[in-house]
Amino acid sequence: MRRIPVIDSHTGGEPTRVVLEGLHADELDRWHRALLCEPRGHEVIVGALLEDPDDLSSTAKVTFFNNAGLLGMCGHGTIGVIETLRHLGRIGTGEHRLETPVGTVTAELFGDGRVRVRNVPSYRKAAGVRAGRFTGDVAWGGNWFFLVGDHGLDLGLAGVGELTRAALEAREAVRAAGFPEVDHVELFGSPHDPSNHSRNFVLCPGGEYDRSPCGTGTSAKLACLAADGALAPGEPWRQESVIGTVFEGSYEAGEQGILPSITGRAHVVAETTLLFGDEDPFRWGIGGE
Ligand code: PYC
Repeated sequence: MRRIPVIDSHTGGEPTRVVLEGLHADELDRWHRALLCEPRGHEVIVGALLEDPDDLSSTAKVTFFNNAGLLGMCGHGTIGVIETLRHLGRIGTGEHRLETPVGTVTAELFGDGRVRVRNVPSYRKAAGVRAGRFTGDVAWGGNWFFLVGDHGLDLGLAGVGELTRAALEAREAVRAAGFPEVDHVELFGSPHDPSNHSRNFVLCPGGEYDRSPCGTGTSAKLACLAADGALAPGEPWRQESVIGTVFEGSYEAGEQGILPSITGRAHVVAETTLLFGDEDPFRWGIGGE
């Protein structure tokens, strides 16, 4: 029987499962579906494995993963990790460094529970890419995104089935157009709340959609806005998700693209120990191994 302690949280509605101990990052290929998917969870959860940092000035090394495999960075997940460490009494307010596979990020925990993530440098790789019936930008925000505004769909919760189908089509098309690295698609539109700047629907690599406005996706969006001269350094950008939750973003100019900051808040919802019995036919999750 393997026992793995986890803490679950959500950030703007998007779940994060922090794996506290009992596993190494090189085991995630085999374990990612067991830890996240049915019958111990569901396909939407993003995992965050904590390990000792390489640099002792960092708080932890974090490897993010989902139902499809490993992720580069994860904005909502970073906010979930910081809230989880605060919940455990391991950190207080102030700045904390987290080592991710794509670079070290800084997260500042405020007294009111909000967390500002200073993400990895982000940039637009290609503008106005024509991909099937879609035109959009390819950008890096810690993961690779295809950002599309001309989809003609309403970005409402009632339409997530159609939005998912359109985003999957856009992903196939942009890969075929010469960008095989793209694994996330962001469809943009007008916000439902006029105090925000934009609403998005974000398709994740495993075919699920992000309930939060997506921290890495918002970083990619900021990189495109900066490249178009549509948002100045320091200017606020309020990004609304398909369920109406909001991340506040802004950026500083960097040497390699922009340096984005994303602010949001997470809430811890469960503390538990997952059990993986040798005789359990779904030890590796449904559809795992
Ligand atoms: O917040 O960066 C993010 C994210 C990526 C995938 C799901 N959420």
